[in-house]
Amino acid sequence: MGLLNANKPPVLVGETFSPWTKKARWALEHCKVAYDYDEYVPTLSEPRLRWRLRQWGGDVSVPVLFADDRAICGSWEIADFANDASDDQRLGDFSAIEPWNDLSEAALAEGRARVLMCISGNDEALAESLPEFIPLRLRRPLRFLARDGARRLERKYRHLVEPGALRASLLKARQTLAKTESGYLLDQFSYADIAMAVVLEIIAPIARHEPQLGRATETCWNDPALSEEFADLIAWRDRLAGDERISYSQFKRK
Ligand SMILES: N[C@@H](CCC(=O)N[C@@H](CS)C(=O)NCC(=O)O)C(=O)O
Repeated sequence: MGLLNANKPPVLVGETFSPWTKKARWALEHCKVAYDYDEYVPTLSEPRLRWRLRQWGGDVSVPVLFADDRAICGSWEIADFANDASDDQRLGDFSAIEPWNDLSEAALAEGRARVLMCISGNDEALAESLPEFIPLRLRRPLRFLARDGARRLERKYRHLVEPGALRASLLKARQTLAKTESGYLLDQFSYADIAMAVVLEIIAPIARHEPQLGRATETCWNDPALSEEFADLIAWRDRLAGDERISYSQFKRK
């Protein structure tokens, strides 16, 4: 251990619905790293994040873990930090896991583009994506702000989209799971399983979100065709989520 100051838990800044934040939270919790959590609201929380990072130019994204006066940016880096903080590298060998994380990243980039396109074209979802403090009666006229925000995010992450990556990554996971006896992508539960199970959050999410997503926004996070095609993988993810030894807080009902 020795990586953490026991008096001051690290603070994770993330978005409750974001698969990248889910990867980071699951990794930290599996490694028993206690953390405080700060919800990030796109655009509104950005100045504070930039201030905390002392980063005035370039793109910023979450999750970010602030631990012992340093900032660890990105789910992969946070998971690696958590793994080192555990006694036994319990998230596995990161060099063997990296190809799975690359598949997960490509899949999530394509999934995000689909979600953003769906939200941009859905008036109810746009109204729901405005921050909570905006009164309901102002949401319809202010929908254009949400549409601009969704477009900005789409442009920011467009370069990462490889069409077909989402389905290809799921096929690869299915093929691998069919060959392993462990029920995990590698011989035991590892961050590879976390990275790929979280991909299913972009077609059939089960994690608890606080604040909750609105009804129309939730629809955008679901992909009925892929959910049907990959029902076996959803059942696999549900098994992981239901297994107390490896599951994490957003999968547990309160
Ligand atoms: N490679 C990064 C990707 C993180 C990422 O894409 N974050 C998005 C989540 S939707 C984000 O910060 N969106 C809000 C914004 O860009 O303002 C990771 O693994 O953490």
